[in-house]
Amino acid sequence: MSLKRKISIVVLGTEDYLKKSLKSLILGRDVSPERDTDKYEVTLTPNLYTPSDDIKNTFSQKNFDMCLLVVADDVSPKMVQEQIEKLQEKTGKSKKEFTVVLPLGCKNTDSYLASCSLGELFTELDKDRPMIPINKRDTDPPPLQPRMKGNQSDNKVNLVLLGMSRTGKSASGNTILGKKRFLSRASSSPVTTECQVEETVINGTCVRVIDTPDIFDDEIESSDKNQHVTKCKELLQSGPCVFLLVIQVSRFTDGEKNILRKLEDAFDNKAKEQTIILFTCGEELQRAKMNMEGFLHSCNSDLKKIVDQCGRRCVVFENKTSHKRQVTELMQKVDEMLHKQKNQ
Ligand SMILES: Nc1nc2c(ncn2[C@@H]2O[C@H](COP(=O)(O)OP(=O)(O)OP(=O)(O)O)[C@@H](O)[C@H]2O)c(=O)[nH]1
Ligand SMILES: [Mg+2]
Repeated sequence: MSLKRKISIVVLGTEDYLKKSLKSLILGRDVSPERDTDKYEVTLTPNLYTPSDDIKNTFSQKNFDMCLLVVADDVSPKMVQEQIEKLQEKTGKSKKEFTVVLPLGCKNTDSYLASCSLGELFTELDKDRPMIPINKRDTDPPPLQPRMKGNQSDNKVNLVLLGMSRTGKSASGNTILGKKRFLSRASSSPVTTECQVEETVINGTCVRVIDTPDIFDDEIESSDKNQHVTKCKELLQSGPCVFLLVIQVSRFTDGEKNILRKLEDAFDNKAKEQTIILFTCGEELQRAKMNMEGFLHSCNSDLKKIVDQCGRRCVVFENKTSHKRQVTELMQKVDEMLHKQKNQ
């Protein structure tokens, strides 16, 4: 009889929201619950700089299979090293035992730093290896030690912003880029009239953001629409393509009911499998004291259908504040979606 136990993972770092979001990604308690939750046990820890002995006690009680350090994307390599040194001091473990889960705001890490992207982490977690037998607990090598690839700029992803006029496509593009590159303003007529591409690097991945005019409005000449779609396709470069379907939280219109069919007619009949819904004006949810789950539960049935057809992959943006956190969450969704597709 083989005794099996869960793979134990401890998540460390200074940012609670990053630790919590990694935990929900590992356990699959995100919008789409698909991960095998019987396989993992995830322990969250307090901020590693708090003077308490909590982290020390956690490590003295348990021998973890994976020690993951999550860092925000604006943290410098020096700060990451300091965090690892702090962990070494608190836990008595060697630096090599901590794997930094990117986002990591540096292009080169020192060789002793083991690091991995979310995609690499999930590849490792999803390997169909047997669970570790209890009696081999201390002799097994640590299951995860992938290193950051030499040149992360080889990684490329195309994010195509699509949606009706005034939903906030250009504003969301600017939030992703972290700078104002697309024209975005209040207007009663369409603001973006041509497709435009801008690039940035997020955690070592080259992110190409393509802003588009509204191609879904039935009033627009089909020759104009075709021209925009052709241009958009020309702007797509090597690397995967992810459609970000932009919808304003409190303004779902009749014109948007058939938006997925229109999207698939324009691009590909499987486009919805590559689509993430990006809700804008997220501050309105906050004002209504509602989270995304609550919103999706109570929203219009046509919108619910769209969300379901897109595998319930959604993010909420507040473009007025442009917090980096929302971009981190979006990139996690992108990473997870592409990773799942690769393994299908
Ligand atoms: N309060 C708030 N306003 C937003 C948000 N996102 C966009 N807006 C505003 O909505 C208006 C339209 O935004 P755009 O980014 O120009 O919308 P668009 O979809 O690119 O519009 P077109 O280019 O005409 O297709 C602007 O006034 C933005 O400032 C948001 O999250 N919160
Ligand atoms: Mg625009």
